[in-house]
Amino acid sequence: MITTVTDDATLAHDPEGEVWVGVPIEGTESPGRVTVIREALAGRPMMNPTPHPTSDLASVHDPELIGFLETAWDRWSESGYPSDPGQSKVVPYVFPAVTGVKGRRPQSIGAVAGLFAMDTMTLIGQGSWRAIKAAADCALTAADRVDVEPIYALCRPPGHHAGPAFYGGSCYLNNAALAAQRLIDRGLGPVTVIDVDAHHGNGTQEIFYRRRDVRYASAHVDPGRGWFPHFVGFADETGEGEGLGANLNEPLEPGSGDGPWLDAIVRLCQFAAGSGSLVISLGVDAAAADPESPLEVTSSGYARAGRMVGELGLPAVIVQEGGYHLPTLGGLVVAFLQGVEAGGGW
Ligand code: SP5
Ligand code: ZN
Repeated sequence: MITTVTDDATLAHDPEGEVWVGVPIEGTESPGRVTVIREALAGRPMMNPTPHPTSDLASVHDPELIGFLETAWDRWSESGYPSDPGQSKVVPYVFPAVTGVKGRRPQSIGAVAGLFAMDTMTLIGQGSWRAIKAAADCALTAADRVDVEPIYALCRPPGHHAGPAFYGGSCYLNNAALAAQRLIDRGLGPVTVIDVDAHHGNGTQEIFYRRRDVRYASAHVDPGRGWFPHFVGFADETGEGEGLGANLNEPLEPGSGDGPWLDAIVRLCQFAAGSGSLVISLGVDAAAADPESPLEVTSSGYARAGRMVGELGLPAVIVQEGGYHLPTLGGLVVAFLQGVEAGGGW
């Protein structure tokens, strides 16, 4: 049976909403996600992560991003913004759209945030860093330990939109990329990251785009049809330089349902042939009831996708990404994990 790596500290991040098109809205990436997933996993083996040195995070991230995330809320708080103008979360208000300004360090934390943030939806509060670090520890611990049988890292906040030096899409550090790099360091390469989250993992793609030891393969709602992350995730993005041919995007039409989604998952699994190990970015927000995507995948679709992954028979670190419909979230995760177990005979 697949073991879960989980930590209470992942509940400490509470964005209490997001700023979307300038408007504070409720938001869907809440601590309750961890609670309902754990409830659904009851009776299964669970363990806490081992704390890793912060320097381990620099295996895939710019130390400037790590330092920013670690200190941003304290700086925000010291700047007085929680009382004037009354914003308790770190939210950028300017975004340097021109490359080459990275060397400049603005005074105001609201401007510094714009150096690293790709959107206004990804808020940083008092407990955020503790959860961000704990999520990374879950992914690293899972990658340290994985052997023949797959292992599941219940990461929160999610990670696949976070790049080498940027955060966004409710993601801060790229848990899946940290796991993939750790598998490479353990000699378990080449690694294929199979991303089944409803959204394209632009951060993971960016981190490995010029490498061939870590392949990236994703099925997601077509960003060209108006869906996040909008600017990345198209089929003609196939990698660069050494990484040419090591990136596969399978954009799907809104409303496509199980058939086309599972056909795409078959191609992602074929793309993983010859790998030494896998990282699965397990977003379950492609499901029909999910508020953040229109893909209309069923729970049995997730079970069948899991089975295909299990049939690959490779060491696999399964990393939690999105999935926002609390009443069905836990069942979807378990459906996928049971599928993996059935496919691999674990
Ligand atoms: C990890 C992950 O799944 N991130 C997804 C981020 C996508 N967020 C896009 C949010 C767009 C605004 N949603 C507002 C919904 C209002 N009904
Ligand atoms: Zn998603």
